[in-house]
Amino acid sequence: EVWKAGMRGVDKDVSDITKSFVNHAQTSLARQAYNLDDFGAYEAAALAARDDLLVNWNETQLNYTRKNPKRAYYLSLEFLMGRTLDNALLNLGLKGEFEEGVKKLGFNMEDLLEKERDAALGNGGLGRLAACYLDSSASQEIPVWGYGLRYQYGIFQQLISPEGNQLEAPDPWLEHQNPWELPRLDVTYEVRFYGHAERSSDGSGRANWSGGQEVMAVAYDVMIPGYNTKTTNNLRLWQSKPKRGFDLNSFNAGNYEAAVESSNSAAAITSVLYPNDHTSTDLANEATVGKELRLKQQYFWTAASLADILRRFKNTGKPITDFPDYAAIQLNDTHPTLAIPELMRILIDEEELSWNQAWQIVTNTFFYTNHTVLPEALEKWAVPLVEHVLPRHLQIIYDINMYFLQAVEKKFPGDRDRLARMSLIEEGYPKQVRMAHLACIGSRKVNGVAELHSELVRTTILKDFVEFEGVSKFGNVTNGVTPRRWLDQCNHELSDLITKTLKIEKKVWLKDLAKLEGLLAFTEDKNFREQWAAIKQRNKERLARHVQTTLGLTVRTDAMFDVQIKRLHEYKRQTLNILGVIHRYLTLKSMTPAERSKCNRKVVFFAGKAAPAYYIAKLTIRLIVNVARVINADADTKDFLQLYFLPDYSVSLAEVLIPASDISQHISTAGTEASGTSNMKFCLNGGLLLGTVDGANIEIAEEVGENNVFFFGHLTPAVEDLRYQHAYHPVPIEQKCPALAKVLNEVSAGMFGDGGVYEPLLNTIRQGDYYLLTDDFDSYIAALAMVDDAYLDRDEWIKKSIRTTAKMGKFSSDRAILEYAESYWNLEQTPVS
Ligand code: 26Q
Repeated sequence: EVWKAGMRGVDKDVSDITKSFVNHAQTSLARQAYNLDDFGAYEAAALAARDDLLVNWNETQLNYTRKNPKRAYYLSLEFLMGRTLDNALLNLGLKGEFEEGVKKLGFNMEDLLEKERDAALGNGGLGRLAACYLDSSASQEIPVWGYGLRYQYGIFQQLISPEGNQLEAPDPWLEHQNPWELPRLDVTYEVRFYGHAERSSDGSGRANWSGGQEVMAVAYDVMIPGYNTKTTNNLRLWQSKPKRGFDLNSFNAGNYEAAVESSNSAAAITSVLYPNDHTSTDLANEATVGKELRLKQQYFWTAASLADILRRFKNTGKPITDFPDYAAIQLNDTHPTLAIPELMRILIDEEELSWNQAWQIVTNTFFYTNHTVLPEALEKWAVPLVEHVLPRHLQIIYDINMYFLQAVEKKFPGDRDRLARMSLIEEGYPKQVRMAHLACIGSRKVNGVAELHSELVRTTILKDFVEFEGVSKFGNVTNGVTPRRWLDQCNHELSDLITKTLKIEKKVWLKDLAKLEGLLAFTEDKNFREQWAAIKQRNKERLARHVQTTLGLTVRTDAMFDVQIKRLHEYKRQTLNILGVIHRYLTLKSMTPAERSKCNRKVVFFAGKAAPAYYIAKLTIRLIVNVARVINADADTKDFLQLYFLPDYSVSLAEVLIPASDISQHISTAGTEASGTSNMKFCLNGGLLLGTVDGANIEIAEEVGENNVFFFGHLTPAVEDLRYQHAYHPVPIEQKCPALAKVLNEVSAGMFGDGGVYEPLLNTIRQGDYYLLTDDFDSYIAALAMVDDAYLDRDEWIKKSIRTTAKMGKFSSDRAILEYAESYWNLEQTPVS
């Protein structure tokens, strides 16, 4: 009880909570506590929890202001937070008290939690990683602030049409009041777009940027509580608003539409999250306005964030040259790269530093995390667009490039190809700014997100930069996930069993996840194994109930649950999975009932969204949905194989799916998935992994042991050769992979409805096969067979499951964030004193 009193401003018992709940119902919500529905009760509970967060948040910020430690700023266009109430209560140590309190008032906590909408301000892995890192920063008492955008609409809601097509609907998540944020209507900055940049003639290198559009950025602060600590960090999200309400001249002339036009264009900047991941090729095809708005989002957010960071620094009274000693800025992918020329602009044009002084500060402040090596996904911006929207920044980018290329020329005289490869500007019509090059040369350190990926960064996309700057600038920080949300919250029973078994307090091992290794001693304990298996079974039943209530479908729970949940993308190869399912179906169909009865029963789950303009990804969804329709209705096979596409994948849905999985699939073409993070979540929850030798799968296998994972497929070094063979020595698919050819032919022939519909998808495999399905299909089917065999020995399977969880300590985001803090940012833990 002492630690609880210590971590909250005020200690609370159940009666304090019910009082606060009733009080909020009456005064904040203007409703009667006895007359609340579940949603109202959720709101009242959230407001009660918020009061405690606020006390801690204030103390934390005051403590930082007093001690003035170096801080890190995590700039991310995406924070995929999911729900907050359960996490806030867990971290505050008030879960039990709240459960009891709402029960006394006639409510069920689980039902209330379900009423909260996800904050879905992200696409997938990159956005969820940012959310895990905030949780770990606060939990480890590291002074980190997040900076992002307060989108009015998060990632679109996914609907599935009767034909099986993905439809997109808006996600107006702010429809109801959001108890987790504090509007800071007094914290505002002006951000300029367009206008003219006039270089001064005094030789100082300075310029005057004026005119154009000015937009206001308004701060909204989201409280980020740490687990079992008072530390409550901040996530600052910017919302755009017009500088002036509307244009009075037009208004007075009676032209009301023109009067509000510019204010509408200001509000548009933070209206919607871009739903594309890994698809800048899609962006290149987008209408110019679409691209321009994304560029404006990026600049709006980086300019407001930098102004805020600089203002905080200046309040300390330190000289500007000390800035890198007090601020480290982590760039989450290239999306915030404009912060580099923006800081140069401020230091040169406003602080009147020399170019060299400014560049010194910049290159000691920024750190860049790369999340992809797919060439088509590297961010580039058309020079004419940048010139139009940000004329001064284009000048600065050209100046950076000039000094940079001079230095390269000096080190590698006469190597013109190298200069062209390394230039910040890619030649072409139009010319384009290569954001990864700019992020790299403007940063102190560059890192990838898993060992293999970081090595690929060093040897492929940034090879020239390693040769120029030296390898020590290019590191690795393997991703991690927060065990609070991804074990304790989503799988409470397993967490309790672990606590009971290890005889270590939960508040200790949840922050020191290597302690899980103690579970190894219990793999031979039959009673423990039975409890472990029983929890997995109840998690499957929970998922089945969820599917029953949300979709009205009956899932059998006496089967292996096989799950692939992630954004739809050709490189992630959901297509390989669904073709494998069809292969299994054809095999089952060809069997006698007696043969079939010996087979492993299996339920296959898919979930994931496709970028709205990604035609092939959408066609893959359509195929999955229609295969499911046929398979689930087939009386011969339906006891042995069921298939579900669960619509509208989200953080909350993941929290139900992951604990229920026996096996999950992470089957990207080798060398394409930078890390993956759901692989870590599944394994942490005792699900086994079926995957390729890619991303963090490799490090998971290193930890849990190769005999506890199922690997298949070609390795990264083979990929280039195989693609070359596809291009220059193609072998007909019937010859190369007859099993796959048969599956494709059945689809074409209409086994799952109009076969013609799927031809564009099937042709990506028949011709070119860039992601190597024809090369990996046979070994994939063999790996699936090994999974079936292993599952038939249930006792051995459970042992594998326990060993897997036991060895997942490395993949806590606490470990990852401490690596950033120690090796990159040079930050110290700063507990609230
Ligand atoms: C870029 C330009 C314009 C519009 C959108 C974008 C954009 C948005 C989101 C590009 C990429 C993303 C998201 C990328 C992402 O989620 N990458 C994943 O990051 C994870 C965390 O490091 C890794 O585990 C995954 O392997 C990686 O795919």
